[in-house]
Amino acid sequence: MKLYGSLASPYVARVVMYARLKGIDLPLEETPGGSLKSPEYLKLNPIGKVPALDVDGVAFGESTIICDYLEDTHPAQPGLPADPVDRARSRLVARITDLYSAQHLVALFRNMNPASRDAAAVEAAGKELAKAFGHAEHVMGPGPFCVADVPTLGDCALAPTTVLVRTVIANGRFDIPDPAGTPRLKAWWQAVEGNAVCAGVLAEHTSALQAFMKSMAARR
Ligand SMILES: N[C@@H](CCC(=O)N[C@@H](CS)C(=O)NCC(=O)O)C(=O)O
Repeated sequence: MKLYGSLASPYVARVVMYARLKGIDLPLEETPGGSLKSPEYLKLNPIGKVPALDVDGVAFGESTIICDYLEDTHPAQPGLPADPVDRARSRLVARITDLYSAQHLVALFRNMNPASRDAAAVEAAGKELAKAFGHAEHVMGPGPFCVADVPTLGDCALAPTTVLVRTVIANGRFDIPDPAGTPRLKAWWQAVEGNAVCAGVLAEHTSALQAFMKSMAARR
């Protein structure tokens, strides 16, 4: 079993964090053919995005589906809470991250250059990101993690996206408040950073992301 992708991607970081929390050894490999759109990779994953999991030559994409697969095949160390309501909460934090954050980051990526920046689009994206993190916070339990006192799927989804949002805001010098700056989300972040596995993956994700942002800036 191997995972295709780079740790610069928050979706790849989600799966890597989930796997490591479950004690699964999941080697990370470059996409075959050297690009996301190479014929070799598209044959495995026609969606042309990372991550994709390769299980003995059968590959499938979508980070949360991959986490589901890891849960199904490695149930001994659960990656979801036991209580059904808490499971729903953890999954919903991941779903909110996917459906309501990512699209607004695209607007920021398009406006990294201050000289050609669309201020209204940036302001709107900042507001939507704050809303999305607010929705995630609303769903969370007492914590300190998304649901209880151990990291689960929701944490694996929201934490790398938090790194990405903060990195984009800082690198673009956007005048956008930290969407994870509320007391509950600050306490959540402290818990995530205090977990050795989560902190390790986030450190690798941050450094891969910084390198990616640098290469993007050099192309502008
Ligand atoms: N819904 C997908 C999103 C994956 C995704 O958007 N990956 C990005 C990297 S962060 C990608 O591969 N983008 C390449 C492209 O869209 O062409 C998941 O959860 O895995």
